[in-house]
Amino acid sequence: MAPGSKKYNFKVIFLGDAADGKTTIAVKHVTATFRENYVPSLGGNITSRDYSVEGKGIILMT
Ligand SMILES: Nc1nc2c(ncn2[C@@H]2O[C@H](COP(=O)(O)OP(=O)(O)OP(=O)(O)O)[C@@H](O)[C@H]2O)c(=O)[nH]1
Ligand SMILES: [Mg+2]
Repeated sequence: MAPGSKKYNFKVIFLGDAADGKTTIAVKHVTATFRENYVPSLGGNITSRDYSVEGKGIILMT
């Protein structure tokens, strides 16, 4: 692996009651859109977004 090419991987988990906005904030983070309809998540959702901070790769999973 080339120097400086290391990717840092962060995972954020949202826990809470039904319909309190967990999926909405995760979708907003990835797509920058607000989801108005409520579709209950069965089990869980995984989203992922790649960043570059000071030349370093960051992967943030929610
Ligand atoms: N007004 C308003 N509505 C919100 C906000 N965040 C989420 N909602 C609405 O709340 C409803 C439920 O949001 P979800 O994100 O699907 O809820 P959830 O926590 O993932 O629910 P489960 O998957 O059942 O656990 C949706 O209709 C969203 O549009 C907010 O900040 N403001
Ligand atoms: Mg959900």
